[in-house]
Amino acid sequence: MTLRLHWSPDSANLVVRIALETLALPFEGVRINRAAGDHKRPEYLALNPQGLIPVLQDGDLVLFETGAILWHVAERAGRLGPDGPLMDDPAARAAALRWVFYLSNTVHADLRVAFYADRYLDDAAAVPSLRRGIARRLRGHGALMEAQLAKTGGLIGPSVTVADIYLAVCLRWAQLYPAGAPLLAGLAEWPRLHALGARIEGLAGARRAFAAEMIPADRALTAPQPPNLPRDQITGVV
Ligand SMILES: N[C@@H](CCC(=O)N[C@@H](CS)C(=O)NCC(=O)O)C(=O)O
Repeated sequence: MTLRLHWSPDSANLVVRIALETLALPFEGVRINRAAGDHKRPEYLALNPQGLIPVLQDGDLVLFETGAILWHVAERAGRLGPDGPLMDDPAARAAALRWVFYLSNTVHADLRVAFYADRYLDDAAAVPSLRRGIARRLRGHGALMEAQLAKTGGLIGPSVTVADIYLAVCLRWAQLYPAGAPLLAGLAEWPRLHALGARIEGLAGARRAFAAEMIPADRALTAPQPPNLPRDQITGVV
């Protein structure tokens, strides 16, 4: 069955693309033109009624939500990361489930509130205050995950997993967006998160993913630059 990833540069699909590439699962890309609103058209809404990117099609199966797609990708590969652990390792599977849900429900969800703050507020003057609150929360999430890495190396164990990829891409976005006032100034206060990002950005599969999304590969997760594209073609985040 062909896997088809619906994507736009540096959107949440980047997490999935790095997972697919590093787990060596072949797939086709279907590029979404966000500026033209492709993701709000009926054909796309039939795949994801939220009108959000990404979607993964696996034959007749349709997946949306980055965390759910990551889980499906790991099941397809039979392992949680390029060097394992295997999906049928109960302890690793339970750890991966809790961290992928945490990243999806808490870290990624908070980022979305900051990036799309106008959708949550009537008063535009309150946007900077809301974003400062999210930045504060993010520092708490970072400290919590830094402490986990001190215990286990990556979020699950010593080898890189899909949960680590999700984490590292969230940190990329937080260092880049919102444009002009990113949520994080850098990763200096979290040496283990920095080292994990550096490991992932050095993987050949991750470098292929950055190239496909026009993202400068040099320190793409630890000192990121936006894709080489006009802003309205990147994330739509202002
Ligand atoms: N909870 C969703 C969030 C995905 C998401 O935020 N996608 C963004 C791109 S990074 C998007 O489609 N934004 C368009 C919009 O919000 O209208 C997931 O995990 O897949």
